[in-house]
This record gives sequence, structure tokens and C-alpha cells, in this order.
Amino acid sequence: DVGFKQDVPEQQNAFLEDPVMASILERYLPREMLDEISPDLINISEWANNEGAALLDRMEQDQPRLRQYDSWCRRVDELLVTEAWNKQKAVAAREGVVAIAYERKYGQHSRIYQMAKLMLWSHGAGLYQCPIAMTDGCARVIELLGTQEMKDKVYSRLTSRDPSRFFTSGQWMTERPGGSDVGRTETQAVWNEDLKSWSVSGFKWFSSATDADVTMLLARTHDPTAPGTMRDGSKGLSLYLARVRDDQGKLNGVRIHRLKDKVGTKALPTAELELDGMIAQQVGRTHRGVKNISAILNITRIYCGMNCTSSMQRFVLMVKEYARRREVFGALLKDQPLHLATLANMELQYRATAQFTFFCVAMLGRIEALGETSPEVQNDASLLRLFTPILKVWSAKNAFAMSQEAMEAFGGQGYMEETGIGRAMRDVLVNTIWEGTSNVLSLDVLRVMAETKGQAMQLYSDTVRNILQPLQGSQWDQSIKSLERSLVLIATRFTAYATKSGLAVLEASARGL
Ligand code: MFK
Ligand code: FAD
Repeated sequence: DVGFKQDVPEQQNAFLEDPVMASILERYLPREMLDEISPDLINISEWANNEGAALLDRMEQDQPRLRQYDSWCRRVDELLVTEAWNKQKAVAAREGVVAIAYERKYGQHSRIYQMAKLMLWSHGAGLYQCPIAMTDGCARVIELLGTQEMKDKVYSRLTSRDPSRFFTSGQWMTERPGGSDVGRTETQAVWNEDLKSWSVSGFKWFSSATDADVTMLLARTHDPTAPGTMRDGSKGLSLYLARVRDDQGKLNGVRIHRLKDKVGTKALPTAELELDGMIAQQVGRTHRGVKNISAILNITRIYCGMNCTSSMQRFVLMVKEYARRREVFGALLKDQPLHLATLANMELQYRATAQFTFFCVAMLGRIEALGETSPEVQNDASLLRLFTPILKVWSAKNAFAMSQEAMEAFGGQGYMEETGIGRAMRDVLVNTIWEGTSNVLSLDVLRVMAETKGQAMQLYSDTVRNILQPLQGSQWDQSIKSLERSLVLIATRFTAYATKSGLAVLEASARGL
């Protein structure tokens, strides 16, 4: 036991150690409210560093498995998840990570509180954020479009703080012919008069959180008056809500074909599912499935932004902590100018992303608290519609790039699984793909621009300056540059397309033709 031993970096309380989050919360929240919620934010960070960290390790070591047959060759499709995964569900309920947003105890500020807590909770919840994001989105759709029965039987459980009642939801859109292009959906829904329900059959190619209690799914609707008659494309799709399992745990017309062998997100049970007579209820108007599910997409895309911000927060805290302890060429890393410049750049990226994320969250909170049709939130509604895909694309690209920088900042140790950066890198990477790829979301931005005849873009650049108003001096300049790069990124993605095809095609594409 001889020779040099590196001083081990400590896991810090992300709320207490991060001045960025504190300043954002001070800016958005009334003082009294911040004082009231601060102990909760400190506690959840402590939990993440202790029990959460232990649960994460177990979730990674003991990954989900599928037991398809019992020993008598009967098909059982039993999804086996670790106790740690189930514990995360109980903690999510107890901590109210969904409930806070819907109880609206703090009115429009409730979303900010919820997202700040989620960001800190994420450090110990890992991939359990995924079912929570979809659960939140499902609650929002039911709040907006659900029947009273859905509100009583499902919404009340999605937003419950009682672990024994809490439900999570899936979001089943992607099929083998199309994930971006859901208009190619093969799954069909036929009205069953006896059951007074829809019977859904087809194949869902990606189902994350296959242990969910309920799911929202898209299917092509048979005309009940003329079975066999359906509309093509996305205009033939409706949105459905279904229990995944009944109270005894029996699957509702679902066969689990296979668990996905993924690059990352290993703790998350993502499966391929065959649906055969799944009993479901329609949500919202027939043939408005894509529009109706977009309320989920717009929530989960903000979650992606929050998740990326949270990863960046952890990377920044980790590299700064290591720089205070690691000595090279006669000085601590923190005193080596070039390393300091690297850390400063990471910090700026994080600050800009955090400001952008919470700006979107604040708008979401206002829209939800005041009501979508309230004249006071009309500007917020159009800005948020534009900002959400930009936030999603930009934060995902930035967070993955930062994971590489964070890995390098630990030198060879960064490449070791023990630091956790490799796992974080693999996990954060998925944000570029799920809930819409960069190109698809770039086209979504284009659609909004065309629909608003470019006014949305002007609103965007004006607003970017306001978002960063509290930053001073060089931080301000560099953060502005950093945010402007988000536009460049989006712009370069469709410039080639635009120059080639001309404005007429852009407009046609924006109208969905
Ligand atoms: C930590 C975070 C964890 C997050 C959990 C992740 C778990 C993983 C879950 C998944 O990945 S679920 C699958 C996610 N899939 C996608 O995100 C699909 C990506 N593709 C798109 O977003 C396409 O743009 C889209 C499917 C919407 C295109 O569909 P279509 O068939 O071309 O429909 P169209 O005609 O473009 O849009 C239909 C209507 O919806 C239009 O309204 P109108 O009919 O009134 O004109 C659109 O304006 C509207 N719409 C589309 N996107 C919208 C929207 N409205 C509001 N917000 C949006 N985002
Ligand atoms: P494609 O749509 O085939 O995309 C291939 C490429 O084409 C991409 O680069 C894309 O950007 C590009 N592209 C597509 N359309 C255009 C266009 N018009 N112009 C230019 N480029 C374009 N889905 C669910 O429904 N539920 C889930 O729970 C779920 N969980 C997932 C979990 C994980 C870990 C992963 C990786 C995916 C999950 N997905 C889920 C699926 C995910 O949403 C889709 O993979 C994603 O939307 C992309 O669809 P696709 O795979 O069909 O790719």
C-alpha cells in the first residue's frame, strides 16, 4: 500500500453547491416560496447522493429481464425489474415529482418547483425520469381531454403521492415502419360493442417503461359504422388510453416480444410489444390522435431539456470538484489556465442551457395555471411552441458534447466506469433520438416559423436577450453567443433543404402536405 493515492472527489449536494440553480430560482420565485421549498430541494439532493446513488448502482447491475415462458412452456411474458427500480417508483410518488405540477399549490410557479426538484432528483433517479416524464404527459392529456371517468380512475393516480395508488404511464407511438413518421402506423382500433370499448391490435416497436400501469397509444381507427373502413396517414389516427395490466398483473392483450439491447439507458425496460385485442378508451376526438398526443410530446421534450440540464449540472460540479483536488505540473488543475478555460466553457454552456430550460418551464407553468385560452398567455403559448423543439435539440447536442469534455477532464479515470461518466454519456445520448430526432424537430421549428410567417423567429431573438438579462459582462456576451449557436444549429440543418427546395416546398411541408 505504497505510493501516491489521489484524493477522492466528493459527491456534492447539487442544490447547495450550484449557484446557477439558486440564482434562477431566486429570479423566478417569490422569496417566501423559495424559503418554503428550499429544505425540500436540499433533502432531495441528499437523497440522490445517498439512497439514490445506491439504487442507481443496483439498477445498472441488475438490468431488466424478460421471462417469456414458465417451466410448463406456457407464455407468461413476465417482466423482471430490480427491487431498486420499484423503489424509485415509490420515492417518485412520495416526493410528489408529478403531483407538485398538478396540485398547483404555488400557481404558475408550481412547474418551476417541480422541474427544479426533478433536476435534483434525477441525480439519484437516473432512468426513472423516463416513466415520470411520460406519466406527467399522460396526466396533462387527461386533464385537457379526458373524460370524468379517466380523471377519477387514472389521472388521480398519475398525480397521487401515495405509493400504493401511484400509476405510471407509457407512450406508445413508434412502430416498425415509422417513429418520426407516425402516419405509417399499422396498429388498428376496432369498436367492441359488447365491451363498449376499443380493441387495439398491432405492433409497437419501442415501449420504454414496459412496467407502466397505463399507456397512451396511437392507433388507426375503424369507422364503427363501417368496420374495415379507415383513413390513411396520420389523419386516420386517434389517441387511446389503456391499462397495461389489470389489478392482478395480467397483461391487457399485450405480448412482450423482446427487450431491446440498447447502447445505454440499460436500467430502463424498453420492449417490443405485440398488441392483440388490447382494451382501450379513446381520448379526444377521432382522427386527431397526433394533435392530441402532442400535449405529451411537448411536456416530455421539456423533460429532455431538464434531463440534459441536470446532466450538465452534475458534470460541472464533478469537474470543478476534481480540479480542486488533482495536481498536475506543480499546480492544482483549477490553477492551470488552460484547464480553467475548459471548465469555464463548460460552465457557460450549462448556464445558458439552464436559463433556457427554466424560461420554457416558466412559460409552461403560466399556461397551465392560467389556462391555454387565456389572452394573458397567448404570447407564451406561441413562444413555447417554438422554443420546445429548439430546447430539445440544442440541449441534447450540448449535453452529449459536455459529457465528452467531462470525461476528458478526469483524464484516464474519466474513461473508467467507476466515475459514472461513461454511463452518463451513454444515457444522455438518447435525448438526441427519443421524443423526436434533431432533423424532425428542426422541421417542426420550420413549421412554426412558416405558420407564424417568421414573426416567431423575431420573438425568439428578442426573448433570448431577456432570458439572459441577469447575467453580467462577459458571461452575458458568451451566453448570448452560445444561445445564438442554437439557432445556427437548427438553421444549418434545414438550410440545405431550404435552398434546394425553395420556399414553396417549405410552406407545403409546414402545412403537412
Ligand atoms: C428525461 C426525458 C425522458 C423522456 C421520456 C422518453 C421516452 C421515450 C418516448 C418516445 O420516444 S415516444 C415517441 C416520440 N415520437 C416522436 O416524438 C415523434 C416524432 N415525430 C414528430 O414529432 C412528427 O413531427 C409528427 C409525428 C408530429 C408528424 O406527424 P404528421 O403525421 O406529419 O402530423 P402533422 O400533420 O405534421 O401534425 C398533425 C397535427 O399535430 C398538426 O395540427 P393540425 O392538424 O391542427 O394542423 C400539427 O400542427 C400538430 N402538431 C404536431 N406536432 C405538434 C403539434 N401541435 C403541437 N405541438 C407539437 N409538438
Ligand atoms: P427514423 O424516423 O427512421 O429516423 C431515421 C433518420 O431519419 C433520423 O436521422 C431522422 O432525423 C431522419 N429523418 C426522419 N424524418 C426526416 C425528415 N422528414 N427529414 C429529414 N430527416 C428525417 N418510441 C415510443 O413510441 N415509445 C417509447 O417508449 C420509446 N422509447 C424509446 C426508448 C429508446 C431508448 C429509444 C432509442 C427510442 C425510443 N422510442 C420510443 C422510439 C423513438 O421515439 C424513435 O426511435 C424516434 O422517434 C425516431 O424514429 P425511428 O426510429 O423510426 O427513426
